[in-house]
This record gives sequence, C-alpha cells and structure tokens, in this order.
Amino acid sequence: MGTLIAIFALLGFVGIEAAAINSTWGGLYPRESASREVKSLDGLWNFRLAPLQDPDKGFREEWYSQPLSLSGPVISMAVPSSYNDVTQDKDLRDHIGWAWYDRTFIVPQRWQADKQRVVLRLGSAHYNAMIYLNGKFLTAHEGGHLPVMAEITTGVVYGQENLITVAINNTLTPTTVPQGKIVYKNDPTRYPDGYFVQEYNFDFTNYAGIHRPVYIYTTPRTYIDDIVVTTDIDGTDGIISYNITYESLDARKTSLRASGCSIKLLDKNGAHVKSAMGCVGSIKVENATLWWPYLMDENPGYQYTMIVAVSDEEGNLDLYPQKVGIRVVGWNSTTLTINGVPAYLRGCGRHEDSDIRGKGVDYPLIVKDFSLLKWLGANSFRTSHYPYAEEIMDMADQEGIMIVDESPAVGLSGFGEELMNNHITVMKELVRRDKNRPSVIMWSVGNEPVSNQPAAKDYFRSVVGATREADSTRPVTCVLNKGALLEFAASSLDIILVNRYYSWYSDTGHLEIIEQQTITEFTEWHLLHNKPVMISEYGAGSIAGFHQDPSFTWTEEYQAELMMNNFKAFDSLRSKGFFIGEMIWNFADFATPMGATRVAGNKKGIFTRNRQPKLAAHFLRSRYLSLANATNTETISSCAQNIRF
Ligand code: GCB
Repeated sequence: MGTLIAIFALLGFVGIEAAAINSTWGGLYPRESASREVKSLDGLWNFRLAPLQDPDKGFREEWYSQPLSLSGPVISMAVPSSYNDVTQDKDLRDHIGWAWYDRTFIVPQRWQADKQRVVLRLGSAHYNAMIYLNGKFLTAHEGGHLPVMAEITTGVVYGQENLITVAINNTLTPTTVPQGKIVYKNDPTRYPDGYFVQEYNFDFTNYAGIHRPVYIYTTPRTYIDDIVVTTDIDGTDGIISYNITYESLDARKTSLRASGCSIKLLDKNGAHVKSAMGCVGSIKVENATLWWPYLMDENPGYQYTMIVAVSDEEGNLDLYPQKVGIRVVGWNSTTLTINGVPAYLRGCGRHEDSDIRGKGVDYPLIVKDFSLLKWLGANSFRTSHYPYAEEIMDMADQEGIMIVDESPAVGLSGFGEELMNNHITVMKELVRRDKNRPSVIMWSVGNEPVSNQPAAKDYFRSVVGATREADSTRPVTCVLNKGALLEFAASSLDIILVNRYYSWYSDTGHLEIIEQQTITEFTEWHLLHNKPVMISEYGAGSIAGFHQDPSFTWTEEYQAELMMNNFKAFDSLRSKGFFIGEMIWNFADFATPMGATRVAGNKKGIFTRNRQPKLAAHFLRSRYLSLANATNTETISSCAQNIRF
C-alpha cells in the first residue's frame, strides 16, 4: 500500500483529472493559411526538476503560479529536445518523476482586435503532461508521442507577456501505454531510505521532455475542426471523398449553412484542378496522378492540396491547406496492394533517436534519415515503437515512403480493462492524427505483447476492433514474437508481422540454421491464419569497426552474413506468394539504458548512431535496389539504376 501511495505521489496526481479535458487532441496540424497565423514557442525554456524524493514539491509550492526561476534555481532547456542528454548532469539524465518547464511569450494585440480564436499545441510532451497558463491549470495529457492541444483565446493577455508552464512526468505504470513499474528497494541494509528504480519491458531509453514543436496559432471564431479524406480509383480517375467538420466559439453560429464549406483542389504545382461545395462530398479527378511509393513509380509521393474553406454567417472564411495523396491500400489472405499492384515492403525498424537531442525533433536529422532511406532503396519503415513526429510523417508522405504506423504499446502484458481503455484511447488519437496520410498503409496496435497469455485474445479483439472502427481503409496489425502455436493476438489481425532473431538470440553463431528456421516459421504463421505475413525485425548487433574473418558475433561481417542468410529465406518465402515484406532491425544504433547486455546502446543499426554506414548497409542497399528492379516495371528499373552507388 505504501508503495502505491508513493507511485501516485511520483505521478503527482494532485486532484486534477487528466482525462476528459479535451476531445480534439491530434487534430489538424498547425499550418499557416490566409486565415491562420502560426507562432512558434520553440527555443530555450527555463527548466528544473522536482526532487526525486519529494515529487509533489512543485505542485505543493505552486511553481506554476509565477516564473519558475522564482521557485529555485533553473537552467536553460532546449525545446524541442529530450532533457536527458543535453547537460553533464547524471541526475538529469537518469531522472524519474516530474520535470518543470516555463517560458513567456507575447500574444499580438492584433489577434484580439481581429477577434481570432487562439490555440496552443505541443507536438508531444513525454509522458504525462500538466499545462498551466498564466498560473492557472489549462489542460493535461497522458501519453507521449501524440499532440496536446488547448484553446487559449480567453486565457491569454493580448499585447503583453504570458507565462506557460509545463510539468511532465516520465513515470510508467502497469496501466500506462507502454507499461512500466516503479520498484522500491526496501532493504535498508542495502539501499538508502526511499530508493526506487523504474523498470519497463523494452530496451530503448525512455527519453523525456518536450519532444516536438510548440505552437500557438489562430483561427477565425468559426473554424475548421477536422477534415477526413479517403481516396479511391476509378479507371484513370481519382475520387477524393471528404468530410469537413467545423465548430464555432459563438453559440449563435454553431449551425452554419450546409453550403458553408467549399474546396479548391490544386495540383502539386499549385495549379487549380477542380472546385467543390459542401462539407461532405467527393471530387472526381480526371486522369489523376496517383500517390505511389518510392521506386514503384517515377513520380513517387505525389500529393494534391485541398484548400478547404468554411465560412460563417457573416462570410468570414477559415482556410486550411490539406494535402491529399490519391491511393488505395488493399489486402487479402496473401497480398498487400497499393493501387491494385502487389507491394513488397523493403524497409527498416527505426527509432526517433540521436545524440544530445534524444527523441527531440531535429530537421537536419529528418533530411539525413530520408536521404539514407532512399540511398538504401527502402520503400517503407515502421514507426517502432510509438507514433513519430508529424514533421517526419510529412516527409514520408512527400517522398513516397510507406509507413506501418505503430502505437506506443510495446511489450504489454496483463491485459486488464484499464490498460485496454487507455490503449484504445491512444489508437483513436493516433488515427485522428494520421488518418489523412497517404504514407500510412497499416496501423500497428503494438509491438511484442506477451500474447501467449490467454487474456490477450479478448484484449486484442477489442483494441483491433476499435482501430478498425476508427479507420476501415487500412489493415491492422500487431507485431508479434511469441511462437505461432501458442499465441492469442494473431487471429484478430489483418496482416501478421513477426520479429525473429535466429542465430542471434537463439542458436547464436549458427548462421547456417537461419534459412531453414525462417522458412518453417513464416510458412507456419500463414498456414495457421491464412493471412499475409512479413518479418518486421531480424538482425544482429555489430560494433562499427569490429572486423573478423571468418565472421564472429558483434563484427560487421557477422551482421552482414546474418542478413544474407535471411535473404535466402525471404526469397524462398516470396516465391510461395504470402510473404509481403522484410524490415531489418535497426536502421541506426540507438540509446538504451545502462545494462550488461547492451554495449553503450543497441548496436543492431546498419548505420551508426551518427548515420554512417556499416558493412551491412551496403549489402542491404544492393538487395533493396535489385528487389526494386525485380518487382517493378521497365521504367521503374531505370530510375533505380540511376541511383549512385
Ligand atoms: C525486439 C524488440 C526491439 C529490440 C530488439 C533487440 O524484439 O522489438 O525493440 O530492440 O528486439 O535488439 O533486442
């Protein structure tokens, strides 16, 4: 009992219900338009930690009621960034519990004169966030990796300084997604009083901080709240179906005329294609240019822009530019198709991870990573093991990189009702955020649940069902790692993804068994469930610069050879007609907590953490480019050949 109270104290649930604050999280990304202005709050914020042994101190002393610097010593903290690795302070790197940020900002007087609605949006604050504006509680959000939004029209002071305070808590518990637990070491002969550690069932560092950009932005008082777009293909024509929802700050304007919405469709160069009226409807695009994955067409990632307009009774317009890629995802018991053409996924598992910034959004890194993906000839990646930044997803849409969009549900077990409800909430927020993205071709409800527990059956039926209800246009998967014969999640899925580390975690060193075991395993999954299957993780750790011939574990040669043996199995499985893809683990080396089994991080990257290729990257590139050639048409093969080695 004492432990439970201590965990709640650590989470700092100080009488404020985090849930039920807002229903529009994950809505439209803040974009400028003729009616919307966006102001960034990124930069250096003030920062301090709550003491480890007194997590509630900041709430008790109301640190949010005045500038944080008046509560005690503060340091400068970069936003967006994880806070863990930016200083020399070990206590900051390893902190568990509340961390406090604040800064001031000016809201232009003109926004008030123009009667604008003002919204605050954080791309993500990991894990649990409490937000205060000018000393008053504004909103709260549980879960990192997804946006936090609140309307602040009446909460701000115009033309003067406003104070925003964000308290975030990285503590994971048995009902958070992902789960974790705080373990108290109660033996006074071995540990100091109150000593505790955070445990969790995944290997990457649980980086914390305001990880993604923070914006305030305006809309008119009657505004576009959401846009849902689905697309279809009819011969050479594309069909864009849309549903625009709007809201108004002024009660008397809540019911707009049905003709209050209009759409202007522009092509990639901004030329007008078509116009349409009405908040719900469809547009037929004659001879449409379709959205295709990279190396599946000479013009991948093609997107139109819908300029959506909603007018109020007085004729004031809200405008929002919504990109649209016209494409259809299809699937049956053996195949995944894009625009009716079978697609084979050549990709990587990844992490949002780099030195100094941890999981903080970093534009140079985004450009570099997509450059490397294209250099590799990859056409896809999985957002292992949580939703990635919208700035990354924008690039995937634009470059034609297919995404398996994964929730933060990594390593779940127990499968109780509270966990399930939280998981379903996360899936709904994820679908709400990413539903219009052409790059997203599959939802993954999680990675490696302990799905040999019988309770997993009903649990996954519910979570997958809720995801399908939120979006029926994409297949739903969950990444599995239990044996096919004693497993309870697969029956609920549309496509089966499995992680397997033959000759690394089992039969270590025996590269010769990979082909046989992989073929046996994946054939079994297909025969049992009659669904398409793919390998979502395989690989070996290698320390860049370690070489040995004949190959030896941890050398670059072993990693490359392990891959080559897997390729033999994949080719044989492909010829059987149900194997739809392969993703190496991992794109790049990444940070893990300290431990006896990870050598200063997880070294399964085919690139180092600072994105330089290991031997394996060259072999993978050669395979992916030849797969692109083999699976595509003449014209496409010439675009693959144009790529410089
Ligand atoms: C897995 C996990 C991944 C780990 C990887 C490994 O199965 O899905 O998160 O990093 O194994 O390297 O052990």
